[in-house]
Amino acid sequence: MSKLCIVTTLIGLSLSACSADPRSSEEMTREAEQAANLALPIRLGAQAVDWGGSDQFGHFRYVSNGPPIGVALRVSAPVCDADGYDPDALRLKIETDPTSALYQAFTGAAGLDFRFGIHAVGDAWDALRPWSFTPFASEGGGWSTVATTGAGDPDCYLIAIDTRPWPLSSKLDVSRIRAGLFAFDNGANSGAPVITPVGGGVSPFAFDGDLYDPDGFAIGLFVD
Ligand SMILES: [Ca+2]
Ligand SMILES: [Ca+2]
Ligand SMILES: [Ca+2]
Repeated sequence: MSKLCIVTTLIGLSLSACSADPRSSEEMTREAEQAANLALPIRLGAQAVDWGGSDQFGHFRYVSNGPPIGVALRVSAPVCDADGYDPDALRLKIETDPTSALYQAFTGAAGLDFRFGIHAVGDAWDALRPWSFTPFASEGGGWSTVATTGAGDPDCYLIAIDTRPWPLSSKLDVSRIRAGLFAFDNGANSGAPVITPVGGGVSPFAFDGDLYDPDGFAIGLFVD
């Protein structure tokens, strides 16, 4: 089945001719945006902790599976430790569903590419700071820049999944998607990166070098 057929099936429209593509680029863009409005067959969550990983466990917060913000960015609730102040570490959880009817919509056949994002929050002004995004899955994934605040230790983080039309003819094996975190503090005081297991699951907590008050985290997307 062609890419056009799958997109139109997923958004609930009927299309009789699948081999020819009479649509304008505007129509194709609109259909890609409609596909981006579908629930995602991937679940990305994060949890914060304090006291060297021994106390103040926060709740896992997940990237919203609802309507995206703007065209295609879905964002979690704030990921904070139990007192919402200076967490020592974060960990990620990822779940994928390769059998989902939406799997093909997310992995190339119907044109959805994706990347992970992270944003650090310490005070109201940090809402204006740019997000840190990984490269897109179609680009092979990789690490984002470090998400940090304007000053001091971040209190909470937001995580996100951003989507766009898939630019390649090849597909992606969504069951092998992994997510990572890498903590940094005072420049060189970084810890070891942590990555979720192949097939999904929870990563270890990502700490900086002294297990105390990191200045920020990079998020990773790994697809091979
Ligand atoms: Ca705390
Ligand atoms: Ca530290
Ligand atoms: Ca710090």
